[in-house]
Amino acid sequence: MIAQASNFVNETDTTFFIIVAVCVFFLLLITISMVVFVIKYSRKRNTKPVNIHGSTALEITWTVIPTMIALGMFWLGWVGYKDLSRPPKDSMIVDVTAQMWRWNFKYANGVQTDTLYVPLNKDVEVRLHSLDVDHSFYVPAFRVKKDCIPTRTNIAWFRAEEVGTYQVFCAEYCGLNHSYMYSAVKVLPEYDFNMWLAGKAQKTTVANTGSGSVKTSHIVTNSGN
Ligand SMILES: [Cu+2]
Repeated sequence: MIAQASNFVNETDTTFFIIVAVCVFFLLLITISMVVFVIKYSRKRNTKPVNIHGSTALEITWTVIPTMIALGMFWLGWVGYKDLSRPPKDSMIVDVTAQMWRWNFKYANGVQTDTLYVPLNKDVEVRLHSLDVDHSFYVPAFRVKKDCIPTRTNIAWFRAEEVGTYQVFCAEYCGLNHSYMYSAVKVLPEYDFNMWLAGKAQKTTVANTGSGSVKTSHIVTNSGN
C-alpha cells in the first residue's frame, strides 16, 4: 500500500476506487453475459438463425446510463483537479525546477536544495517550471502530480500530514535518464523545518559572501564617489 501522507489522499483514493469498482462491475457484467450468450445461442442449440429487430428502450438505456457514468467520473476528476490547482492564499511557496535529469527546489529566502523539505500540516504551494523538456512532478504518497512545462508555470499544492521521507518522481518520460530523475520530500515538524531553513539560509549567505568579494569592493568604490 502506498503511504498516505497528505490532505489529498482520501479524495483521490475515493475517486480511484469508485472508477475501479465501476470498471470491475462492467468487466464482470460483459464477460458473464458473453459466456452465457455463447452457450445459450450456440449453433448446436439454434440451428436456424432468426432476425431480430431493434429496441428503442434498450438503445436509450445503454446510451444514457454509460453517459451518466462517464460524466460522473469526469466530475470527480474535475473537482479533484480544481482542488489541486487552487492553493490556499497563505501557502508557503516553493519554486520547483525540473531539468534533464534532476530537481531543484527554491525557497522564498533564496535557499536551494535538491531534496524538498516541507513543514508538517502547512499548506505548501509548488510552482512548477522546466528548463528543457516536459517533466512531471509526482509525489505518490501525497497523491500530487502535475506537469512541468518549459516557458510555463504550473501550480499545485499539498498539506503534508505525516512526518517522514517520501519519493518524488518525474512521471513524464523525458529522455535517456528519466528513470534516474527522482528525489525525496522530507516532512519535518514545523519547528525542525524552520531550524533547517534558517541553518541553510545562513550557509547560503556565508557562501555568497565568500565568492562575492569583487562585487562588494565595487559597491564600496561607488558609494565613496
Ligand atoms: Cu523528467
